[in-house]
Amino acid sequence: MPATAIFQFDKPTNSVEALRRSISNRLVYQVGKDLHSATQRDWLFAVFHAVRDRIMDGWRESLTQAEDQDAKRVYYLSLEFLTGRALTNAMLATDIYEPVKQACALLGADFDALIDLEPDAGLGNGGLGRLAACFLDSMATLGLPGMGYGIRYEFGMFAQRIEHGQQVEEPDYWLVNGYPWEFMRPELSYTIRYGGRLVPQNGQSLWLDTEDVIATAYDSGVPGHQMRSVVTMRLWSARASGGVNLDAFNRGDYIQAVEAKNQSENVSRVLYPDDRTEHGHELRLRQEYFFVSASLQDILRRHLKNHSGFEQLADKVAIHLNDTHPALAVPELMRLLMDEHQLDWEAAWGLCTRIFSYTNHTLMEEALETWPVELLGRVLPRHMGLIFDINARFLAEVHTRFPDDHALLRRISLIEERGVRRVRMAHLSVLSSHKVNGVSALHSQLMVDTIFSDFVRMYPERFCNKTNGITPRRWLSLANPSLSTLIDSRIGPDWRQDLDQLAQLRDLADEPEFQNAFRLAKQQNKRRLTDLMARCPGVIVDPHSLFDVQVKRMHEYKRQLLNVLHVITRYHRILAQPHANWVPRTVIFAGKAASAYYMAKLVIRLINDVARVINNDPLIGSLLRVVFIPNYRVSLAEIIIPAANLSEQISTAGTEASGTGNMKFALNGALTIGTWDGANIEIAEKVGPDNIFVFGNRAEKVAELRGYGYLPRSYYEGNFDLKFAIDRLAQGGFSPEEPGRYRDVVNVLLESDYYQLLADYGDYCACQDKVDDLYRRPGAWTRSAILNVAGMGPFSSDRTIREYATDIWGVAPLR
Ligand code: 4GP
Repeated sequence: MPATAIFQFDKPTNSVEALRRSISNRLVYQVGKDLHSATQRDWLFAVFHAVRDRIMDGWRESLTQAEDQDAKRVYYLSLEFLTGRALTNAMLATDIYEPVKQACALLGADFDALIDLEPDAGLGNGGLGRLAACFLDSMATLGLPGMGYGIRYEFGMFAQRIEHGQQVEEPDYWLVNGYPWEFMRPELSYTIRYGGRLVPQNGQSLWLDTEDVIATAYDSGVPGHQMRSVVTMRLWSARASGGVNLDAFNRGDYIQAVEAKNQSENVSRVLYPDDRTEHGHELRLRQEYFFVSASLQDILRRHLKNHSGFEQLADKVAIHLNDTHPALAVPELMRLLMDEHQLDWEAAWGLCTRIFSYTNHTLMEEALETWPVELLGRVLPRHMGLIFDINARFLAEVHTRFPDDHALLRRISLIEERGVRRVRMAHLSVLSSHKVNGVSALHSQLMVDTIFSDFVRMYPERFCNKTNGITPRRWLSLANPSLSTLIDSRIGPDWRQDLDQLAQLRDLADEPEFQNAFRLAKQQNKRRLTDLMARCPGVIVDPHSLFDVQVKRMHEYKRQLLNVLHVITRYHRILAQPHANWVPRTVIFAGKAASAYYMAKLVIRLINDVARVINNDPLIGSLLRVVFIPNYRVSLAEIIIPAANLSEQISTAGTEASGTGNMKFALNGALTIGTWDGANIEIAEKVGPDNIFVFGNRAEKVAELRGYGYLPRSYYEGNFDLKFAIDRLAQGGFSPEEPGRYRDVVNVLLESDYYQLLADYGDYCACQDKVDDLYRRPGAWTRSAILNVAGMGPFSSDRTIREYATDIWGVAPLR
């Protein structure tokens, strides 16, 4: 009998009974426990395995179909995937949430508690990493043949604790108990080389005497909605190539014997909490190369399995660079094609420029990645040589087209020659990509007007916009069951894969019954968050107060400090007129600051100091509460965002490339108070100008003020409330035990105020008054909130990914 006939397995089914049996089996045979000995974690693992079983058939099918159809695939290279938890999302995608819950109940397992035990996969810092996670979800939902490639960091984003008001970072050893969602694929291991020397031979470069590290694949499945398909997220883990030092081992020096091994395995140890102010160092460079080299070797291996050469490579493969972090993929692909597969320069370069595309996520000068030529040359000598070659040919082309413009050559070169010579990774990415996109209309426009204007002269057709999006599965269906159920009851469940259907809610915006139900759903979410805040950080708030929320990474450009200034002003106004008609507010913050970012950390401390003073002031009562919720992460966002009434998106215009938190809040029925920045602008267009609170200077005005000399003191002198708030800070009003604690904050505001908080303060406070006015009218507020939800169709990451697939990657859904 042929093996195919003998090899049989039982496809799992999804009834409560079947799930009960699966979970029991998994508990006994995989976890090695039984009903009497199982801990909560054991139950979690048993459920995990039972659920994972149920995506396997779909996963295998997706892979087989892509192969059978010889489909063009997209490979999304990203140093960050901020996926959060996998289990609930998978249960919803496979439609087994309720059956699993019932099966757990039958078994006496505490479903809610075990769900809550799952660690977040925090393999990213913020927006960029979360976007990558939403994109995989959308690729799977659309049935696109694609894959995500990244690093399996042992330590993800640090965990944040607040001690005496200050941030303390703790390692996030998320894998400590094992991670039952992933599969190790030891057969998919590649050698990654560093250092060594180059030896010219027959017109070629031999790269010899390298230090090698092995990259091994770990695969997780990302199931699309209703299992349309399952996308693979392949993360690389480092293993020493040489094992232990046997000499040292035989001498009995065990520590030294494993030292080199530990060193090389460091490359996948820890995610850099890099927030644009800190530059990574050599290890970060090694990480970037580690994952692009492994991914490219894997991509070429897959291609060669079904093709005899590389003629069709660009018709079968699209590689997307999520920011410049994977830009070393360009010289690496050149190296692999030329040195290992003997293609000539023109053929190899021709393929590169058809295969790569690149997304820019920031315009900030200090965030544009560059690497010292010396460092790159030492760690990756062959690649440095290739970059010089690419640059020489490029500059020759520039010179031919613009022979008299010498300044242009200097500006556009891949190498920054001023000071320490550095490689400009953004230039390398633009030059090698056939498409370059920004992430919102405004950002894409500013991108071509500023940082890439020289490249636009050379290659105008390359630049485009792809406004970000978010997955409605996680950010509404999973995070907000109350609202989801209500929406289902009125327009059916299909909005999950066709978010434009939410537009039907417009007709319900004035219907009192729907308004009531909508408010009730919000109220349930607010109670959920109220309970959470009572547990940690231990602040009791009024769930009927207006929940005013700013959650995101702590950064000066995001201007959490502007929010604090408003809080201080509000506090003083309430003290001055305690019996006025105040709308009770709870102002909620959460977010992490990069560990070396002094100002961002000081703002966290300030928020906690302000919270302590206000929350303990008996004259304030429940009219104002301030809460900093520690350890912001995906699973916490899933609880905070659905509970918000007001979403703070108050970056200096022109600085927030897009924002995606803004979309999550609006989708959950919060109204935005925001600047004319990033995707706020497009949100305003879709929800209607009457349903969003916009304030502050526009990007042109910000640039103009910067241009002719911005004077923060003039605003300080000219606004009584502002002066009062800043003076209180300066006098130690919120830190009586150490009056000078916020001297640096005050100095920054009064002496430079690069992000122009003071210029926008007056308008911001006035806008906050309008927020109160509307909130006093529950019918009008709720109507606006409903219209926000109704307008969010275009912000589904399904729309974004569809645009990438057609306009950039040229990939089509699997049949
Ligand atoms: C972020 C941008 O700051 C944010 O505006 C955008 O929405 C997000 O990327 C996704 O495009 N950038 C980062 C980063 O997270 O690390 O540069």
